[in-house]
Amino acid sequence: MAIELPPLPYSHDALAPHINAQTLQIHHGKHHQAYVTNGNKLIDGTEFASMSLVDIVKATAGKADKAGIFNNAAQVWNHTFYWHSMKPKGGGKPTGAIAQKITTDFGSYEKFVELFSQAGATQFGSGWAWLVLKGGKLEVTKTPNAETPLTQAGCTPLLTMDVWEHAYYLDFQNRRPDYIKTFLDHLVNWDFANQNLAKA
Ligand code: MN3
Repeated sequence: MAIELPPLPYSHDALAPHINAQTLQIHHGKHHQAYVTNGNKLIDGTEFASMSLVDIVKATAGKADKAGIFNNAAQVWNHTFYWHSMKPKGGGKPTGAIAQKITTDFGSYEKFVELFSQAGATQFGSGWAWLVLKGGKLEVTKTPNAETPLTQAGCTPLLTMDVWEHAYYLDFQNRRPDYIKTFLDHLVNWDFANQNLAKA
């Protein structure tokens, strides 16, 4: 099956004034689309052409000779996960099961904010910050480039934040810490994290 570009789960201007329409038009319409286009070119005529996106990512992870396919397929998956990790009027303290689990596993919401902000700020160059469930416990992690916890055994991604410069440069220029704070205060979609936790 061909790799497809899922539509954004909200309109291009829905996250304004925090992330503006131009950012989403370019990030989804150009960057995310390019990973889809390039991924399809690379899998055409190969064993991967008939696989689901998740299976392609898992089958190519860690294989140097499949790095091109992995990078594009993983970036397609990561970006779709990222769009759902935000919502209009999101952000702030979590509710539901994830709220209780954050208190249990990190000690407090404030401690989670500290760890997640640190992960995003200290990912050198391009990459992602994640909230994952690993061995039944919440963990904050970061990955470089296209790497994704989806490929780690026993690890379920719950939320992600894109810290590639293209995610925030038009709105925040070089101020990555301001983007991270805005993501946590105004955008993060705890409903999505709760859905992923419930399925884990
Ligand atoms: Mn991106």
